[in-house]
Amino acid sequence: MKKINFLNLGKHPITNNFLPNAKPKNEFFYNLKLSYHTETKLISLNNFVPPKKMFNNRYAHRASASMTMRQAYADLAKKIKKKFNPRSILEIGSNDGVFIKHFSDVQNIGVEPCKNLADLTTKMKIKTYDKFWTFQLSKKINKKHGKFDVIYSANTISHIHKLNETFKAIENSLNVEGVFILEDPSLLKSLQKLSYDQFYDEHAYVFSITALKNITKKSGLEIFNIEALNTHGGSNRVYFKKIINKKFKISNNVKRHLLTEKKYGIHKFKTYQIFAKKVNKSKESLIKIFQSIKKKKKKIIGYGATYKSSTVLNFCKISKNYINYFVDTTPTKTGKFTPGSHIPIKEYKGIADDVDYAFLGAWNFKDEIFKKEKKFIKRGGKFITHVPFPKII
Ligand code: JHZ
Repeated sequence: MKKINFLNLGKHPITNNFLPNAKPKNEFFYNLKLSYHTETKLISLNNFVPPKKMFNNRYAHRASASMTMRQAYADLAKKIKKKFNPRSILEIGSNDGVFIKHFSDVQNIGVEPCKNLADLTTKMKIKTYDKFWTFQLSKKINKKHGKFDVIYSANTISHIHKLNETFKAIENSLNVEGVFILEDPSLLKSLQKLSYDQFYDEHAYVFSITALKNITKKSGLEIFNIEALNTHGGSNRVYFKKIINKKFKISNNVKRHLLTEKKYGIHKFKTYQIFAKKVNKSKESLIKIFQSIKKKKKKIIGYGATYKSSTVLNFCKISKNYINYFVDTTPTKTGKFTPGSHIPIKEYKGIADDVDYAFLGAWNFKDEIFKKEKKFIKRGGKFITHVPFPKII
């Protein structure tokens, strides 16, 4: 299989490496390049960062940090119970338990390689394996707990490098009539929204349905339903069943999604060459916006020190030259500095009165943030966003 590089986003740090000071020694950088796989049409990073550098005992992201996601996971838990009535559920990448905690009435198991997070869910009395998801682990879990009616994984499968093994292990841990539900950012939406910030060290892949179908061909699993979601800037919730299970019919929307992607040209290399050109233009115009605001001597902060924003800041070389500080609600990020760009992150206590502009690092939560920041907007405060194109709103 051939891999062709189509976009070079330059040198990038580990997005989870929130720094204790602004002048770190030996900060790790790698080259962030994107590739197109000629056979499977999979879009991936060109070089992967070693997993232990990213997923460790200092993992900062908390899935429950936004009201939008807390609600989304509670709603999904209800829906899964109604639709599949599982007696057992396994979550790959259980983070702080925001989803799996809703299944305390059945056998609920978490897999979470970041020990600080696994400790959190263990304290919540959820059996959690602080390990990477592998075939070996699936065998171990099967032996101890049996196979599962539902396996769920949000924003995690795209982080695991060995996809063949990942799906083989899922197939191995699923009951014959079981369902595997995967949720990850949609490649189509990322291309349409020009959200190149979906690419960073952890996101080894951004999946299209086309590629998912191709890479799971030999896994014994097949897609039988898809839901398009607004979460994380546009995601797909993809339902898999075992090929041998004829209980679930394959929904027409699977074909529809594949057709929509084909019409967009998701399978064509040319599509990514065009994307790359647009990304470089987006960079230029975002820098112009920052420059023109700074010329007027206005104060800019960042809102939401997301992992995504690390790609924007480091690609566009935006640092303290433009952004005084970030505000964020996550205690594990505040008091630290953004990786690579070294901007201080302050605890969120509302937007200070002297702030004129806020760069939306968490653009995917724009609605939630705009509702919260009515006072800032009312007094003339503006947001800067780069999605779907750089602008002031
Ligand atoms: P959010 C992380 O990426 C990493 P990030 C990971 N790789 C992934 O795939 C996604 O999550 C799912 C803050 N915030 O969710 C909280 C406010 O301060 O977009 C968070 O730090 N105020 C696993 O980091 C950040 O923004 C607010 O009102 O790109 C949001 O991070 C809101 C709504 C959020 O994921």
